[in-house]
Amino acid sequence: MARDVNSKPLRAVVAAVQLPGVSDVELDASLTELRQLAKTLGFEVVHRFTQKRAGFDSAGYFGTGKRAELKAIVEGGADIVLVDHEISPSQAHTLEQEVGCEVMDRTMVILEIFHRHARSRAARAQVEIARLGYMAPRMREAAKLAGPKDRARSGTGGRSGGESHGELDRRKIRDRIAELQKELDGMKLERKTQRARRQERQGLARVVLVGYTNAGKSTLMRALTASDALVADKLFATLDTTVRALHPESVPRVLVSDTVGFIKNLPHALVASFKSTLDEALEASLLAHVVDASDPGFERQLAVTGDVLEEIGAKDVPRLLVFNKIDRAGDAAGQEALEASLRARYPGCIVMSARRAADLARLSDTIRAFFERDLVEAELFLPWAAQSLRGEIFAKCKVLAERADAEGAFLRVRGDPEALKGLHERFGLKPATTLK
Ligand SMILES: Nc1nc2c(ncn2[C@@H]2O[C@H](COP(=O)(O)OP(=O)(O)O)[C@@H](O)[C@H]2O)c(=O)[nH]1
Ligand SMILES: [Mg+2]
Repeated sequence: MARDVNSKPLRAVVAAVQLPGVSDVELDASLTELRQLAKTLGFEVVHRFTQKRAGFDSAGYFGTGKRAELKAIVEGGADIVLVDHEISPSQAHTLEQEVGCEVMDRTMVILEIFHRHARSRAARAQVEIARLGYMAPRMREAAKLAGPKDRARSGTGGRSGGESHGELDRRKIRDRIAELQKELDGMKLERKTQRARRQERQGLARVVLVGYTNAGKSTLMRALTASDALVADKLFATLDTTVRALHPESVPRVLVSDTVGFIKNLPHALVASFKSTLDEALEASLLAHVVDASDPGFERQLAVTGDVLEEIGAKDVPRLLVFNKIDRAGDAAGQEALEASLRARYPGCIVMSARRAADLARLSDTIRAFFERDLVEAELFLPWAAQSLRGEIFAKCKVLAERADAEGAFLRVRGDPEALKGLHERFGLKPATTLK
């Protein structure tokens, strides 16, 4: 799936069997989510394909006639089929053969997204464990498909006890999972170091967007930062590629980052790795929790997000609740009523639409105000010998006034108390005065 960013996006078909107990609304919600996940991977979704069936076809997921229909669609212009269920390797194999292009199931799509978003060592290990767990039974089946040929080959090889390729690979997978698990257990001890690192980053203004897939996180991220340029800051080079500065730039600079969205239909085996990809939420100074207000199930999603954030230890990170997509919540009167009720129930929340410029400006102002709320003024003395520190001071504080004498410069600044304290401590810059 590694692709040149400059190449044309792969054209994808999202496809599902609609089982008897599944309503049209449920099917629609799940396929909308799959479509969104596909976009996250950079696919262009060109077609939606469904079949009502009493069960999955054991040979090829869709029935024979439907597979032929899908083949015609693929020939008409698609590169990959995304199936909205977890299917077996033999089903995937049959589909690929008959339809004539690559097939990915829902679990694999999600694993690929997590893989791309896992940045911390713990998150990478956790995602790798899930990926191997997904592969292990598939290798067993692949070995079965390969059958006697595989066994015959292994008989002449140097392997002990006539192990087949499949068995050997499975053992390797088990060993690797055990190794990763041990690594993970070891990392629990590093929590303290993480906490220290978090403290070091305090004073750096970071907004992290969290919430369900399709709530509008990436849209808001783009609107708030109004730029495709990544923040090329050394401090953040090790973090993700989706960190950008709030635009127009503020002082102190506010950085905005996006996270993997919560997924409604998340296979149970992937829960732990999903949580691990969220660990950057712990480094946020402010969590912007984005909710799709037009989704009838938003209250449940709100509760689930809250629980998970608490579980990963982000309970105490200040939170801004953003109800987005209000423009989709019925007619004008309906929208007004919903907005009023949300404001009453969730004090301090923002109700908005990413489609309205005025709403976007209000969100941006609210974020800026959050970071300015606790700023204090101070005067820093910068000796002439230490002028190389000017850049850092200007990056972290707003310089209100400057005067100089024979020894150096006095800078009257406004900034985050933690950042100012850090400047004092690290460079021995004495605050001449700390004003309120
Ligand atoms: N009508 C409407 N659509 C929106 C709004 N915000 C985002 N969208 C659309 O919702 C879809 C999902 O948005 P996206 O930002 O990718 O969601 P994410 O999964 O949370 O990152 C996209 O098609 C957006 O254009 C909004 O306020 N109103
Ligand atoms: Mg997104």
